[in-house]
Formats: sequence, C-alpha cells, structure tokens
Amino acid sequence: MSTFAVLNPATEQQVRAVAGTTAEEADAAIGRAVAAQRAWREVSPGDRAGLLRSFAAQVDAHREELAQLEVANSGHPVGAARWEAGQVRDVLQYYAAAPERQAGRQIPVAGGIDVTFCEPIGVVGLIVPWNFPMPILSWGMAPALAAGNAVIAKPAEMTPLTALRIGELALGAGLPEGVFQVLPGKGSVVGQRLVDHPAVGKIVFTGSTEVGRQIMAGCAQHVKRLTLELGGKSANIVFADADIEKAAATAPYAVFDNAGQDCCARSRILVQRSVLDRFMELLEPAVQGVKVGDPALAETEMGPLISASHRESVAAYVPENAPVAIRGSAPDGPGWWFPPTVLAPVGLDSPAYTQEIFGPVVTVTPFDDEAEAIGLANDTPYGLSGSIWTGSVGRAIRVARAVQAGNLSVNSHSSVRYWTPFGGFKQSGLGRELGPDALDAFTETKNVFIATAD
Ligand code: TAP
Repeated sequence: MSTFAVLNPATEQQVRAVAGTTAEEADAAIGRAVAAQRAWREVSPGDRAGLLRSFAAQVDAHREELAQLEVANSGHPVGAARWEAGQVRDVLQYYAAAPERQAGRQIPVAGGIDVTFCEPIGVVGLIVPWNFPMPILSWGMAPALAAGNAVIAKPAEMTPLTALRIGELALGAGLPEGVFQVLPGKGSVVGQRLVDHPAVGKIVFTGSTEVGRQIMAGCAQHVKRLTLELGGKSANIVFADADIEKAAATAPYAVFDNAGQDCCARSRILVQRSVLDRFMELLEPAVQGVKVGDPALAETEMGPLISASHRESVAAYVPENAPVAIRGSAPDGPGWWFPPTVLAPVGLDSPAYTQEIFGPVVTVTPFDDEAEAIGLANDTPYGLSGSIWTGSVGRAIRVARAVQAGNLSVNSHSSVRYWTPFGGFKQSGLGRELGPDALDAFTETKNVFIATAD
C-alpha cells in the first residue's frame, strides 16, 4: 500500500499522509457495496429516511471540524468552509424526505392495470473534483443513498480529508457497513476502476471536460448510466439599463469566489459599450477590496489556489505583456497565491477569453446590443452558468431564454441552490443534479402489466 501527501495550499506544509486505494482494494470495496446494497434496498422507506436524518445530524454535530479540515486541505476561507459543511447537512436532510415520497404510477390499460416501480440502480460511483470536495460529494451521495443505492465515492487525490471524515460519520449515524464507502487515491486507478467494473451501475463524474469525455467512452463499454458535470466559461452580461453599481460590486464575487476555482465562475464579463467606462471605474475598488489571505481568518474572502502546478497553469493566462486592467492583492511568502486579475481589452480568440482558467482571472468585453451580447455569451463550447443584469423584465426573460446555459441568474451573481435543478448545456455536461427530481437519475423505472381477466 502506498501513501500520498495531502498538502495545505496556504502553507505548502503536509497536513496528513493518506493511503492510496489500489485497483484490487477498489474491487473488494465494490464487492462489499454489491452485498450491502441488497440489504439497503430492503430497508423500509421510513427507516432509510431516519438513517439519512441521523447522518445529517452527525454532519451537523461535526460541522466545525469538517470546516477546519477543508480550510487546511483546500485553503477555503473558513466562512465558506462552514457554509459547505452546512450544505452537506442540508442536502442530506432534503433527500432524507425522498424515500417516503418515492412513488410509482398506475396507468389504465385494456385487460388489466399497469404499475410502475422506481428501482435503485445498484452501486453508484461518485468521482469528485478538488474544488468543492464537500458540496459536490453530497449532491451525488444523498439522492443516490435515498433511492436505495450503495455509493462509493472517489475524492480528488489532493482533497480527500473531508470525504473520509464524512464516510466515518455515515457509519456513526448507523448506515450499514458497505452502503457508503470513500476510496481515496488516483483517478487513473480508483476512478478508472469504478468506470470499468461491471458491477458499478452508474457513474456521477464532476470534473474537467477532457476527463469527462474519457469517462463517457469508458461507460459506453457497459452502457453504464452516467451524469457528467463538466467545465464552464460563463458570461456575466451587464446591460446599460441595469443597476451598474450592484453589477460591478458583485462581479468580483461571481468569479473570484473560491479563488475562481468554480465551474460556475462568471469569467467573461460582457458590458454594454455605453456604460463600459462607468462599470470599469466601479469595478476597480470592488476588485481591490476582495480580502485575499489566511483562509483561517473569518474576514478572508479568497484563499490560495489548490497547488503549485495549478498556479502555474493560471499564471500562463497572464503573461508579462497581458492587458491587466485591474489587479487585486495577494500575500507574499508560502502558499499558492494569485491576485484577483481583470484583463481588458482582450481578443475574442485569446486563450484567456476562450478557455476555462479556473483561477481568479476575468476578462471584460464590450458589446453594442442585445443580439451581440447573446452571440458572445453563446460563442463557447460550454454552457453551465451565467448572469444577466438589466432593469427590463422582458429583456431578462428574452436573454435568459436565448443564453445556452443550465443555470442563470438575473440581477444576482449566484444561481446554485440544492433544491433547484443544476447541470450544464453543451460540453458542460449531461443530466441534472439537485432539486426535487434528482432521484430520477438514481433509479430505473420498471413497468409491470397485471392482467385482470380471469
Ligand atoms: P479532473 O482532473 O477532471 O478530475 C476530477 C476527478 O476525476 C478527480 O477525482 C480525478 O482524480 C478523477 N479522475 C482523473 N482522471 C480520471 C480517470 N481517468 N478516470 C476516472 N477518474 C479520473 O478535474 P479537476 O481538475 O479535479 O476539477 C476541475 C474541473 O472540474 C474544471 O473543469 C471544473 O469546471 C470542473 N467542475 C465542474 C463542476 C460542475 S458541477 N459542472 C463542478 C466542479 C468542477 P485525481 O484527483 O486523482 O486526479
């Protein structure tokens, strides 16, 4: 068994060494999950709901511990980490209500009746990225368990600590052994095994579009069910008739939250030309006001990037001669820091404008009218998120309908809530998570005709 070091991105120090799961150990875990699921699906809906509520209570009781682990492992500001741990509790509570409400249908047919059942898929593999280790784990874990599946989670190699602790809390809450397992280790070993193993009936993958494509090809071999949540390059569209002060004040948080390591980051600001100068004047103090520093401090709004190599990849989008219009601050010394950075003007073919940077770098591009704004917003292979700022209800609805993205906000910089559906258009993914219908993705519909003729 080999171990790997988990590092603190704010100090570059080791937090812990973690044993990496081998392919053989992954196979053994899948075997345990198959056996555990046979019993889990027979647990009555009320008892399954009760166990999920106990799991939520365990998470709630350990919220501060989980938050502190995330600060150390991921460099998330402690306020954000507390919210993330709270989200795991909330998502578990929300889906704890599902088993008792999961019902099939009765369909009138000639010669009998037809009933449908929602059957669990079996074993579900969750492959989780490093940017939001807790929320993204919970989005797959909670509805999959509620639907009667066993779940195996593979956290990102760099950020396994909160998932491992949540696995222990599940056992503490009384979930039977094998129903929820966490296997830390490499994507190319453990993640790949979940994709390739025929006993895993569904994969939920959140990560890069590049790896998502490989996972999709792997799942195709088994016609395996798949949810993909992939990259983004979302637009923040500001029309001249909007509340420009509010749009500029919130634009930094729409892209620099989690140091820009957010699939929903609005990393292309599109501003109507007639208000561009005013918007830039207001954006400057807003960007410079973002508090970047020690993630353990309550006032910190932005922490470091996740790793040295990721910082290198972000920095490559801001070479010496880059058109830096505004630059915020970042600490000196150890830690993988990068200051909030606004690039303008940028060419529509420049990598900073076209590629997902996944760091605190945003571009500002002017447009003349609504049609041009929609054209620019849609001129990307991605379609995950975005914002529209306007004082006109009609325009808000027209533009929201025209932008090809799964999660939009009007006059707000955030659109993700666990009780509303979430997912991407185009190369941002396949399928929807969250919201009241999430269990559909973790069940198969079975249709049974019952003849009534004697
Ligand atoms: P990836 O490199 O794609 O990694 C995501 C997960 O896949 C990690 O757990 C990784 O394991 C694993 N993995 C890597 N290669 C694999 C393989 N061959 N088979 C199975 N699993 C494999 O992404 P990332 O860099 O962690 O995350 C950033 C990307 O995720 C961005 O593009 C971002 O937009 C996207 N993202 C999307 C969303 C939504 S909801 N749409 C949310 C967050 C992030 P290792 O840790 O060992 O590499």
